[in-house]
Amino acid sequence: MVQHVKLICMILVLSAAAVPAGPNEVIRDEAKVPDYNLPDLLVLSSGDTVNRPELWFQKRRPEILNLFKTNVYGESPVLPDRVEFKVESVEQGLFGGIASRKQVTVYLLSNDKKLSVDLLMYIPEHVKGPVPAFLGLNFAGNQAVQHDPGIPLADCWVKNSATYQTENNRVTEGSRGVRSFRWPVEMIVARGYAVATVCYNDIVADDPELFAAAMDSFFPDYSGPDSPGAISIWAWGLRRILDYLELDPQIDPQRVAVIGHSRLGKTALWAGALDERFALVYSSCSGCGGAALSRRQFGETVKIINEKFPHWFCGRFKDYNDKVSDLPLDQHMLLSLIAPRPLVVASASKDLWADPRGEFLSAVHAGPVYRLLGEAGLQTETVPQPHQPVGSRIRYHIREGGHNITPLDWHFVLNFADECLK
Ligand code: GTR
Repeated sequence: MVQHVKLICMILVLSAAAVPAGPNEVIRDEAKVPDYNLPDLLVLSSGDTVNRPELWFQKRRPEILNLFKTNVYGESPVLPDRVEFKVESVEQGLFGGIASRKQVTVYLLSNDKKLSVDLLMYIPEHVKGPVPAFLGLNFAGNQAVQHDPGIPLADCWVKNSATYQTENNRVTEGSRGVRSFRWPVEMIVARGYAVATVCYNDIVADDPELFAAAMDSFFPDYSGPDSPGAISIWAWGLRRILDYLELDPQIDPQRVAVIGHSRLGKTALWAGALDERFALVYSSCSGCGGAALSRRQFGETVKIINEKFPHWFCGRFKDYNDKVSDLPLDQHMLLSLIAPRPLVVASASKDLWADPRGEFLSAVHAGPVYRLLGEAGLQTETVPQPHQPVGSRIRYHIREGGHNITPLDWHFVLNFADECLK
């Protein structure tokens, strides 16, 4: 098996770097991908080989998790013991009577530090519960997820954008349902799954200055190069919401999938890596710092992302801007932390910025850990045709089109969830 992976690496190396890229050139041509070797998933820092599941769980998995905390995402705050929440409203009989809408305030931190988020849930009523659920963060406020006047306008900071219909970083009435194509709620509940979502800015604003201020007030104990970046805090928020879902009698806590698109796909992967309670992990177009291999430097690079979004990752990640091959990890190792649980890596054919091939290869190279733990890897080394999902436990699919998550992507993930969670 190890030899098999080495052979894949050799093929990669041999097929690469015919034409070196210029120093600041964004690589969009496979021929310009530099030579690279990936760190071995199954060799401990001591040099010993990991050849048994116990060694993976007791030694190598914690080592890899720690590498990501120290070098990429930063520390992850501990989960407080207490879960506090308040059910604000329940409305039944939606979508022709098959679902209810529940809105809950979940307190992520309490006592002297009031950090709370507004959770929006749609729960199928036509199937016997407790039901499996998809938990994911949204970009533009809960009111953007469905055109439904019963959802209060988000009261958190939201990036100014014509699409999001914001004014002075506040959402307006016009923002209702503007992201509903990303959340085909009726289709999801009709298939028997609940949807649970929170606006990511409600956990901490996606803005470097507001993020720094929030860290000072909510997490003053962190400082230094492995202080959590925003992705770590969003992932921590997802885990706290899961704490709430575990107490909700309508939800089956053994079958909660975490899902996210783009920066929130990176977040879903990190949350799924940190927290083995997530039964399934789905990343859509997560790209650099998500599923894509950093060493390929195809599309968005570590340097570009760190310069454009300085608050997303920990300080030490910036040390690798110009020497990505010195990273003691690559993103296939993030995927391996999800093993043996079901994982979907989803790409889009025109989303070269996120490096679809790099996302695919990352899933291929996570295979040894899935196999060690008794599950199949991706079972192919060729990027499949669009709309032809591959793999049973790790699934990869590529959709025709651009950077997005669409009802077609949901159709594929619902099929996968039916296979793995039902
Ligand atoms: C882009 C960023 C990507 C991705 C995306 C998004 O600007 O370069 O890594 O995260 O934003 O989240 O929409």
